[in-house]
Amino acid sequence: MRTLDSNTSLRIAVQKSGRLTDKTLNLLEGIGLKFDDYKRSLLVKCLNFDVELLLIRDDDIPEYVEDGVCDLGFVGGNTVAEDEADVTILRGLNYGVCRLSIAVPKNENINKPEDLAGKKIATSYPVLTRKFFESKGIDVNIVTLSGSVEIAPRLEIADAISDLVSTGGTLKANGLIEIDKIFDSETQLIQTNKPLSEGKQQLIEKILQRIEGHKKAAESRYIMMNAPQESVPEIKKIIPSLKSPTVMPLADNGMVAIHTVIPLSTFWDVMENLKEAGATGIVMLPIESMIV
Ligand code: PRT
Ligand code: ZN
Repeated sequence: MRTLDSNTSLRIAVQKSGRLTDKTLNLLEGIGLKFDDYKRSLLVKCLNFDVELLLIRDDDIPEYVEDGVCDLGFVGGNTVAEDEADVTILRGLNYGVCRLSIAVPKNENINKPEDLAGKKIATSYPVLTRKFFESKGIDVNIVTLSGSVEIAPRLEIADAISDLVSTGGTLKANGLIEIDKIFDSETQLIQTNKPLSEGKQQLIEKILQRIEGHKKAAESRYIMMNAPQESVPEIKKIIPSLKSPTVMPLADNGMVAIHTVIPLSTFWDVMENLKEAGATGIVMLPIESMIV
C-alpha cells in the first residue's frame, strides 16, 4: 500500500491560478519559504525547506488532501464544506473572504427563504444550499450549474440563486438582491487525516507558528516617540503593549525616547492619547515578522 511517507517532502496543495493563488504564494514567501519559478511547473520544490507545492484547481484540493496525496492545502472554506471533505482545518486565514448567499431578482416580492418554497434555486454549491433549506424545512428544487449562476434567473432557469458574494457588485449588476446568508467563508489551511511522519508533523507546527507570527506582525505596528520623562507613567497606561515599552534617555534634559509595538486596530486612539500626554515626533512603522 502506498503510504504518505513515500513522498518525503511535505506536499502542499495551492490553487494553480485564481483568486487564492497570489495571496497564498505571498503568505508562503512571507513566512520564509523560497520557491523555484512556480509559473513553469505544477510541482514546485521549496529551495530552503523539505516542502513542495502542487498547483491544482481549487475544487480538487480538499480531495487531494483527504486522500493524502497532499499533506496540507490552502483552499476556501466554502470548497471544503461543499466537498464534505474528511480533513482537519488547522486555521482560517483572513483572505479570500466571501459568503455564500441566496439572492433573488429585485421587485419579485421574495424577501425570505420561506418565500422560495417549491421554487428553483441555481447554484454551484448544491450540498451547502440543500443543507440550508433542509435545516429550515423548506422544500426547493436545486439546479446545479458550474458557473455564471447569476444569470440563471434572467434565463428563467431558476427563481433564485445561491452564490458566493464578496463586494456584492456582481449581484447588483444582474439586478439581484441578497435575502439570506448560508455560509461565511475565508481561506483555510487544511491538513490530511492520514498519518504523517514526525518530521512532517514538526514542519507543519513550524509553518503554523510562522503563520501566526506573520499575522501578528500584519496586525501590529512599531511606534517610536519622544516624551518628557514625567509623562512615562501616563504613556505606559495608554499603550496596550504586549511587553513593557523600551524607554531610553535622550541627550535633551528630561526627555526620553519610547519604542513599543501596538495592535494596528488601536493605532488612532493610541496616537491621539499619546499626543495629549505630551508625546512628540510619533513615528509608526510596519513590522515584517514577529515571534510571539
Ligand atoms: O480554476 P479554479 O477552479 O481553481 O478556480 P475557480 O474559478 O473555481 O475559483 P476562483 O479563483 O474564482 O475562487 C477561488 C476561491 O476564492 C473561492 O472558492 C472562494 O473561496 C474565494 N472567493 C472569494 C471567491 C469570491 N471571493 C468571489 N467573489 N470566489 C468567487 N467569487 C465570485 C462569485 O462566484 C461571483 O461570481 O465573484 C463573484 C461575486 O463577487 P462580487 O465581488 O461581485 O460580490
Ligand atoms: Zn474552482
